[in-house]
Amino acid sequence: MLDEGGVVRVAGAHDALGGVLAQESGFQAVWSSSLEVSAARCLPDASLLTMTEYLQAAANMQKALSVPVVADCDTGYGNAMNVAHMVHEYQAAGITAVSLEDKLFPKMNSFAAGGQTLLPAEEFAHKIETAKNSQQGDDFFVIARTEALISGQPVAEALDRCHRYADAGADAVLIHSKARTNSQILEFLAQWQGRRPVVVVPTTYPDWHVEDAARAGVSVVIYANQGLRATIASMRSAFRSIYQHGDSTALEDSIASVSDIFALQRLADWRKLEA
Ligand code: SPV
Ligand code: MG
Repeated sequence: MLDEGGVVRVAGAHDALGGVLAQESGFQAVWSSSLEVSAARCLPDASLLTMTEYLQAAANMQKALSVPVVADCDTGYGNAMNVAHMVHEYQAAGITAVSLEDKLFPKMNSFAAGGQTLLPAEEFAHKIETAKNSQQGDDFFVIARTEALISGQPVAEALDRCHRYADAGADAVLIHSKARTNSQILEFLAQWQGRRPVVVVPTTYPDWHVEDAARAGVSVVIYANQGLRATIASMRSAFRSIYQHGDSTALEDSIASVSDIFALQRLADWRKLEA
């Protein structure tokens, strides 16, 4: 997809249903978000779930999709040996793209206060090298994500880290920021010189139009959690409405129909198989 040129748009999800809705809207890939997968269990995004649980979520999405899942694998669930095991397990489950981030295990979500300590760059570069050495065949994509800006380091540190990760074999770099504008990211892009495709996650600077990001040198944009946030707002208002009104009439025109659910379940296809 990256070779075809143009920007690749990715939407976050935590289950197959969210993934299918993203694909249906045109997204070229689905981000199996650690924030979403843990939030779906009402647990913090703090390395509480195990690799197996995150893999199951990603694999359930991939089974329902024709576009690739990009699995958010946090820190790789431990040291470099854990990363090797992770790559074997994810590939065996049909996942073709993973993202690893350069924080200490256990990690804390990037937007939470504290817990944003970085792993030394050479140790993370070793994890990336291990991931690439552990893959079977060519069809596997490793994104190296730096949390340098998240942890309060300057753009120069993010650049230095991403160069090391590219040297270690990363297929792309992800530069994450929790700033309210894209200025740090623009500064990064101006100096990166296209060594590897750049992935961004514009959660806190939502006004960055995809075409402007592409013009600035971004190859992949991940809308990591908007689906989950929409779900929370919409479900909360639906439940409140039903409870307050005592019936669900007021909602009927705005919620999906049961036949819509059947279509998403591909019930007709399953009926054909049975016949
Ligand atoms: C996720 O969606 O889990 C991410 C992006 O990794 S963030 O929540 O910003 O860390
Ligand atoms: Mg995450």
